[in-house]
Parts: sequence; C-alpha cells; structure tokens
Amino acid sequence: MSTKRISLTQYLIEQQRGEAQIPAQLRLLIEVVARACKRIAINVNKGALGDVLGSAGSENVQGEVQKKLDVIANEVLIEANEWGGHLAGMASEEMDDMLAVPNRYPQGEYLLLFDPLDGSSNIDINVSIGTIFSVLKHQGGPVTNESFLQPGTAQVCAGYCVYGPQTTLVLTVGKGVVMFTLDREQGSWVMTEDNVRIPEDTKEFAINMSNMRHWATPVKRYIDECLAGKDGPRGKDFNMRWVAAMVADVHRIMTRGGIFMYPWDKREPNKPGKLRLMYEANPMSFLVEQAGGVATNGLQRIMEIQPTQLHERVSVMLGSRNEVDLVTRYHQELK
Ligand code: AFP
Repeated sequence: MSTKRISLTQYLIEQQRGEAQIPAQLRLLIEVVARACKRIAINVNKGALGDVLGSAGSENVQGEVQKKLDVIANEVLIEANEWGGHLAGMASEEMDDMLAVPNRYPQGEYLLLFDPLDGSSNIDINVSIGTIFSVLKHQGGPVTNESFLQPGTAQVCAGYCVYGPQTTLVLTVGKGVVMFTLDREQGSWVMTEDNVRIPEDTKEFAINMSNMRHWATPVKRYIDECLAGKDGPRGKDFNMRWVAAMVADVHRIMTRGGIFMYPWDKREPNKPGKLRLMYEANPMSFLVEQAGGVATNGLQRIMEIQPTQLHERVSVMLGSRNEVDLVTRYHQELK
C-alpha cells in the first residue's frame, strides 16, 4: 500500500483518466452508491437507539421476513440513484421486479443490482452486515427484468460495504480490487488497500456445518478431509469460521484468504443453493476473481452462468484458488 492515502473521489478521477478509463456515468454511479452506503451505515449504527431494529412486518420475494433495516437500506439506495441520470434501472433482493428510472428523470446507460442489507439475521445481535452491489450495462430498449439477465462476465463494476468494527467499501472496476475505510471525522472514504490479493492456499473454511447431513458427496468429502487435519489426506489442520453474513465471510477471505461455501443440499433439491446469483454470487465472484481467487458452483465458473430469472439462486464455492479448485475437482469427478 502506497503511504499516501487517497480519497475515493481521487481514485475514481484517476481511474477515469488512466488505464481503466471508467466513463463519467460509471464514476458518478460509484460515488452515489458509496454515499448511499454511508447513509445506510448511519442507520445501522443507530441500533436500539433508532427505530431500525426488528421486523418490518413484510416479506420479500424470497418469502423471507423483511427487517426494518432491509427496507431502509433498499429505500436509501433507490432514492440516491433514481435522479442522477446514470441508471436505466435497478433490481434488488427486496423487490419482486426491477424498477425502471422514473420518466421524470433522465435515463442512463447502467443497470444496478443490489442486496441492500446482507446478513439480516445478524442485525439484532450486533454482528457485521453489509451491502452488495453489481453493475451491468443496459443493452438498450425498454428496461425489463430480462434486461438484467446477463452473465457475471458482463459486469463492469462490483463491490460491497461491510458495516462492522470499521465501515469498509471494497470495489472493482475490472482492474484489481481496492478497499476504502470510512473516515467518520471527515465523512469520507479513504483508500486503505490498493491491491487486494487472495492467497492461493488457506487453512480456513467457511460453511454452515449444521447442514452437513444434507450435503452432496463432493462437499462432504472436502470438509471431512479438512476436519481430518494433519493426520488426514490434507496433511494440515484447518480452522472454521461462519459469520452467517456472506459479506463478512467474503471480506475475511479478501483480507487473509480462505474458502467460503454455501452448496446445494438435499433439503430443497430443486433449489440450486441458498444464495442469489445476480446480486450476491456474481458481484462477489467478480471481486474474488479480480483478487486472484476462484468462484464456481462446483461444476462451472459462477460468472459464466447464463441467468434465467432475476432472483435465481446458485451453489457457491469461492476464495483461495487451490482450495476452490480442489472441491470443484471433487464435483467434476462425480459428473
Ligand atoms: P440473511 O440476510 O437472511 O441473514 O441471509 C444471509 C445469507 O444470505 C448470506 O449472507 C449468508 O452467508 C447466509 O445467508 C447464511 O445462511 P444460514 O443462516 O443458513 O447460515
């Protein structure tokens, strides 16, 4: 990390001028989303002192009970982005269908997808949560749900914000991964890592072990070998972490390596997995790959999956290259 800490604005202006050549509309989009994350952080940090905890008394398209902060974060992102002229439309975990930019505002060339508050089950227990976002180019014509059904390889930008002990924004525009920490005294994002790299090897896996009896054979084999430790086929001991917020588990991997898995399981065999492709798996896969990691669904690169539905789910294995390659190989041996 260079000693000079620059602001998000300076970084984006340099990217606009430099190799990445990010267009002005994309630069504006990122600044607007980053500002919205600051507003979400303010609401998250109120906790019991503000009317932000507990259930909103409604359900989202996934049939999950919405927390008040899910709804607040969703509204903050919509209100921040609808007037700027950089977007054609938005899609959110919290909305059944996409939202086209209202006619009273100019339409832009980008599509923004987001999980406004990932890890909602952690809100009331004061454990890290976050916002995940993905950016696609609108291919023209009227904006519909189908406009968003582009593979992860079509993403032009992805990022997340972790609302934890620090408030950290992690971002890629396809030229590596950078991290910014919120300087609360100035209210500005300050670069704290300029070249995030995920170690190819790790001794740390993240999976919800309570689902073990439901996993497919390749996942059971991989985890059993990790649990066997140095006396087993892996020849080394492993540690386990599970924050139950993808954004926090992925941030740990971006920071020190590891493998994160939320695989298919036999509880609902027709569901490919729990996590959503468009606004959880794809943006996280883009970031992981840009940091030198790997992201597959066990059989193929997540970013090459052709989406068929806005809220479709996917099995996720991502992180340190050599570990994800190994568990992917175990899946492919069974094909
Ligand atoms: P919530 O937003 O409902 O808490 O779900 C979070 C999440 O989608 C993802 O962020 C976690 O990795 C995963 O679910 C945790 O799932 P389990 O609660 O089944 O472990």
